[in-house]
Amino acid sequence: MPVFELYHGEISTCSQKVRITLAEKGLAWTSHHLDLRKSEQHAPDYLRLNPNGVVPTLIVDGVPIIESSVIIQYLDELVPEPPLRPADPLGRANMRAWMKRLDEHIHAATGVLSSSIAFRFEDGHENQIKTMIDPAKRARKMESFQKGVEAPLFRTALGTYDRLLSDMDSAIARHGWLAGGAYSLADISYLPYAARLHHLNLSGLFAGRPGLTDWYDRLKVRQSVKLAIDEFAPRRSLDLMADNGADAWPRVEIILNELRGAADKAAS
Ligand SMILES: N[C@@H](CCC(=O)N[C@@H](CS)C(=O)NCC(=O)O)C(=O)O
Repeated sequence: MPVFELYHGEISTCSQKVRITLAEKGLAWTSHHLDLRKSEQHAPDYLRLNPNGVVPTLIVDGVPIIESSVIIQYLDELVPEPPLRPADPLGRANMRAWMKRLDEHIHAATGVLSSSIAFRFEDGHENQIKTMIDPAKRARKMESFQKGVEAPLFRTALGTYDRLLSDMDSAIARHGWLAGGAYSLADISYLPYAARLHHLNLSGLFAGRPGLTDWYDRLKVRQSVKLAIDEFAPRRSLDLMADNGADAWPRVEIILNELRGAADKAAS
């Protein structure tokens, strides 16, 4: 078996995906924890491993692999047991479509929700933007930090999430898991994002979505999830998200109802 080293962040959702997969496969790894609040992911030595200046990066026998979705698919191919992808090609296509949606839309929306509700209240948050590599991400952060839940981007991100959660609820009600009848990398990919909603006290988004709620309850008790999410999450980050999330929820609920009202009107 190769030697694995992981550069990761304690509450980074993409790092959580990789840590869950490593735990599901029973793989040992050496930890290089980067403090994202101190912009350690933008240091020149790290940029040589991951030119995007983000976590995670998995080092396999000295060779870096970047992009969390690529990393978890690599791990599943390298260590086939237990399988974390559907056996049939159609199921695998479905799994990859879920993962693509996460990479293209949901990950950015999560950043907007988290920064607008909680991270704008963290000490030194402005410093994190200065060295950020991706200009689009830098602009999103700036708007979230300045305007919080009143940012136009926040409204869009909340709508993106509301549609996602409806789709997840329907898919799970149909097959039990996101990509079909078995637990897969699609479930592993979305679990950290669902956990983030709970950490931000946005559990109200799960209301009236029994399939989604049941899926989350089944997943959060897995040993891999406890190891990968719960054991790495520092109290100060959990408190920052929970306290500011509780304060924000009444306003978030109003925006959500406005968005749902507008969607109903457009559909009628
Ligand atoms: N598409 C990348 C996204 C990585 C990413 O955005 N990582 C975040 C943490 S979840 C990060 O490092 N943010 C700090 C920064 O952008 O400076 C992946 O899936 O690996």
